[in-house]
Amino acid sequence: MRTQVGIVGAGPAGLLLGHLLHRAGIESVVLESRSRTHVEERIRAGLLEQGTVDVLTETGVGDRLHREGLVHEGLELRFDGEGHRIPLTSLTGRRVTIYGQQEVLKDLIAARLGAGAPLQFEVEQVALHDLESDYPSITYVHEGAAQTLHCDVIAGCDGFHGICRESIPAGVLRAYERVYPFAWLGILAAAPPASPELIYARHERGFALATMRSETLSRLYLQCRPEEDLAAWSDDRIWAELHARLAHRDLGSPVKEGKILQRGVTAMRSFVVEPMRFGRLFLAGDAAHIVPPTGAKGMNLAVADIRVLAHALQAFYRGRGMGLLEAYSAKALARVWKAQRFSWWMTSLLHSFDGEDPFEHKVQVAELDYICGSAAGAMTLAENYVGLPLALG
Ligand code: FAS
Ligand code: PHB
Repeated sequence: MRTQVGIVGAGPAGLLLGHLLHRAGIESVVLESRSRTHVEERIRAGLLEQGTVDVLTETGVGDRLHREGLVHEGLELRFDGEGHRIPLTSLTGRRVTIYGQQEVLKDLIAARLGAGAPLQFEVEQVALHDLESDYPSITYVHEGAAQTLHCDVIAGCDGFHGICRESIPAGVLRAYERVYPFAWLGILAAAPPASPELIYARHERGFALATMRSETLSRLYLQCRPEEDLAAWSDDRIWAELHARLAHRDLGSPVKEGKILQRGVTAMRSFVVEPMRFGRLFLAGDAAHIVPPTGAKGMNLAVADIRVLAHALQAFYRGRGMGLLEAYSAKALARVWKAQRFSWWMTSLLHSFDGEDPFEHKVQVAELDYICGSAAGAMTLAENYVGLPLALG
């Protein structure tokens, strides 16, 4: 088979790239190793930056997002038993929207299949070839048949555990990593949200986050040990810990209990590879970088990479040469590192570290106090949280 852009991975990065290229009249094939059901049911990110909402709206896949998404104009930081609202929209003029990542994927998959554009699930044995030539290819097995896809460009959108980054020869990439000494235990519960807006709580027992998926579905996270055994966490223990960490000194706990529908432990790491390109292979999203979810940047960073890559590919196919493709990695990484810094900062500010010395603890609380008591301090959190402006050109 032949196409212009071979896309490995049908997560937010791969599906959005296929969608943007299709709208620009550029052919692509999206190859996904898991089933459509698995991709559409995997619970992951939940918070969309304004830029993410805008690109989905402007490209015709935002209708359900606008019907079902929950628009937020602020968030609350809670520490020492008190709540402090950060007025995101009055500070920045931008909003954030709660709309599950799996819902975004359902909308993108429906659009792609509706357009009759190639999207193959359950592919196996994916391998990349001739990346340094002008004629790269992807071999794989689909429905038992061996296939070869010849393309001009390959987009590595196969996430942290994919094969694209690993297809780059040793010695080419430089990796930067920080593994945090804790993880998040996350639950999805059939219960109303604890609060109309998100609550990020710093507590001596550990971090907790109250977020949501709808008016009847709440999503809650609590800091736990990296190798936490889920079996050691009964429903009662989870709820008790969430009540303790999210409680307000006067109002008590806002957490509403309900049937726990999903639970899981997410590791926390910061990771970046440079460059995000090798020959005709371009890495995007989690294939190139991972952020701790504290700043709600993971999926939004993937979207930003794709907007830059799609713009560069459109220039290439309109005969304007490889210039923007050559510049892709540096431009994407400039934004990636700002999001890495913010995610590391939010994580360091809100989590308790074993063995943290009393001085560090006091400095952490003083920084939270400053953020909540200073317009400049609140602005530095707000403008990063809603998403920094993205320059495509
Ligand atoms: P993805 O990992 O989403 O997609 C990669 C796709 O490639 C997958 O569908 C995979 O099946 C496929 N693939 C892998 N290998 C392949 C191969 N060899 N061939 C073909 N296909 C292959 N971010 C937040 O902002 N907030 C959160 O709360 C949050 N929670 C998360 C919880 C978990 C458990 C995880 C793992 C991540 C979470 N993230 C969160 C981050 C997450 O949202 C990612 O940033 C986002 O999915 C990145 O999108 P992609 O780069 O498309 O990668
Ligand atoms: C979520 O709703 O899943 C979510 C929101 C904000 C975060 C992390 C996760 O920082």
